[in-house]
Amino acid sequence: MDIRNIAIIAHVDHGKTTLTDALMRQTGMSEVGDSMDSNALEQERGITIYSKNTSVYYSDTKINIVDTPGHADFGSEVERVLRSIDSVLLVVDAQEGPMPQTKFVLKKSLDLGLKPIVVINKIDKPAAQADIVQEMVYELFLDLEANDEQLDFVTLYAISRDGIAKLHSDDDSKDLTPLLETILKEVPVASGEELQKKPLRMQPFNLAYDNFLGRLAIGRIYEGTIKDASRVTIKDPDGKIREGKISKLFTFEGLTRKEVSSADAGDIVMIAGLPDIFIGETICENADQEALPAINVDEPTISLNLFVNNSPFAGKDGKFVTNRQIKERLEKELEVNVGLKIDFSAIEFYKIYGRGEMHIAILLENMRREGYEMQISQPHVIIKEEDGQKVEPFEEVTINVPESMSGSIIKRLSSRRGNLVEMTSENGHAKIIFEIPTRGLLGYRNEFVVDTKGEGIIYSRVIGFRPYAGDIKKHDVGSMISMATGKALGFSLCNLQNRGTLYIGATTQVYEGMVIGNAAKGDDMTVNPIKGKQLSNVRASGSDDAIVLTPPTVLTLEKGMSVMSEDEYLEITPHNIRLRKQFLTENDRVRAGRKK
Ligand SMILES: Nc1nc2c(ncn2[C@@H]2O[C@H](COP(=O)(O)OP(=O)(O)OP(=O)(O)O)[C@@H](O)[C@H]2O)c(=O)[nH]1
Ligand SMILES: [Mg+2]
Repeated sequence: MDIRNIAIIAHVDHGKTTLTDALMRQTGMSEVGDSMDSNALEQERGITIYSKNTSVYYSDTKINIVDTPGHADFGSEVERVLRSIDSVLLVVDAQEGPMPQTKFVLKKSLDLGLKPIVVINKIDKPAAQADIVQEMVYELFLDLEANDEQLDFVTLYAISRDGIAKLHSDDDSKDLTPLLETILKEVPVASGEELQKKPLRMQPFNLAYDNFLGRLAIGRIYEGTIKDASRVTIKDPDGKIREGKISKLFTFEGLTRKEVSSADAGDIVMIAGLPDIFIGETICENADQEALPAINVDEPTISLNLFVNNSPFAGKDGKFVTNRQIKERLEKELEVNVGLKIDFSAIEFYKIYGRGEMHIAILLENMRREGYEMQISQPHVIIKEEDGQKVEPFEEVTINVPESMSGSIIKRLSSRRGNLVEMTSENGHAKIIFEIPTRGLLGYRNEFVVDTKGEGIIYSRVIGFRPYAGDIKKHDVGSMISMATGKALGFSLCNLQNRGTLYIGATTQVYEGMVIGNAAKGDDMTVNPIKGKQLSNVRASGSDDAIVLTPPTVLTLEKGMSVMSEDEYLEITPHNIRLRKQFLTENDRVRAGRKK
């Protein structure tokens, strides 16, 4: 059977997973309601976090499909996947048109010599402008210096949600047949007798983990045949050689994996039995075979310290709270989380390195759901030395706001060492592109939402390490710190809410040193949130009994990570996210301040 290998790529939310799901459903590989976004966090957030494989059968052909995440924090996953497939479906929202991540993934694809198939999706939207978007996509291909063959791309128009694709916007189509036919016509055949005759060469582009089988590698067989229970040689990109034995072999089918005894050149498979296998290594038959070109794994850009929860409320709702339990969980994470690095060498904490706030937040969120308690320090950008020069990660930020707001946004980003790269205006909306140190962007998203009253869109992605940009002054709010332990009362919160934004509501249990809100004035302030109303014998009037509290800004993990200061910890438990000072008593804080 012929094999074709494709990936589905796009900006976040443009409909990749919806399209993949529809392809599986229409080829009979899955049921109505099944989705590739199978992970609980993915379903809750409505985004894809992990790239995933499936395959479908159409017209005597097996089509391996990799659904990729569109969020920029997971962009490096996409890059790895692109190395191992032969064409991409570039999905573009018919209303929004090409967005920053569209450009990024298209550029990567074109650079690798792939010829994309363009799918203009969501043509059912009332504000869809399929033909204009098609033009914009063509312009983008030109801008990115696509070659003549790539420029000759096929465009389809789709309503992925209804499982419809067509070659012309006015065609009458009821399903995805036109897309499947295009895939067969356009995507090079990956399999072939010649390739199959050669000795085995396979390369993993993704990792997975199974409690019984251990580390799993997902990769493409470029040449030869891989057999269950066979001995293999593994070559790392430096040419070092080791031996291993395949203990199980799977192919993908719809949402499930199917155990097989062998698989041939062109296919994408998952293998077990190689506990130390890594992305980009070559699995081959003999030591004298040439290794395949390495696959690059992007460097982490931010780090934070993670350690046991030692707050006064520690152990109240977690199942796993000890250092050892946390360490074991982190070690397990390293089996699959390719962009993540962890330094276990310090005794008091583990240093976690990731590709962005969201990348680390997803790990922490998964852990707390599994029953872990922990604390983290403020996330920091990774600053390195390159050729004797201090360098730090930079991001390209694309912002879309009503024109009236553009002035204040530009001012804000400039004060955070951002450089304006481009600004265009259309229909009263400004599109602003900045290049800014990641450091300047940490914590900015929250401010942005407030500044633009929720009317703006902000999107950023790492563009690499550049010379250190100098000091950045941030944090024009202080923290409101509880001086007491007990239950917060509406009476005192009612007074405090005039002095900043509260993170807690009435009846929340607080402890001394816990941060219960921010202080608008700018400096930290110590307050007593548990103080009740003085009871007196004389009742003045009934009116002052009515307490009206503004709903608090409840801290989520990501919000906590972005508002926390240097001298604070974020306490993470299955049911609570609390912000606290490292030093809980005012005395200790003063003493620590003096020492500095
Ligand atoms: N109107 C309309 N909505 C669609 C269509 N296709 C997808 N959507 C909606 O768009 C949203 C995002 O779809 P997803 O398939 O999750 O997008 P994605 O590209 O996989 O997103 P990420 O993986 O997070 O990057 C969902 O709410 C879909 O229901 C379509 O053809 N028309
Ligand atoms: Mg998705």
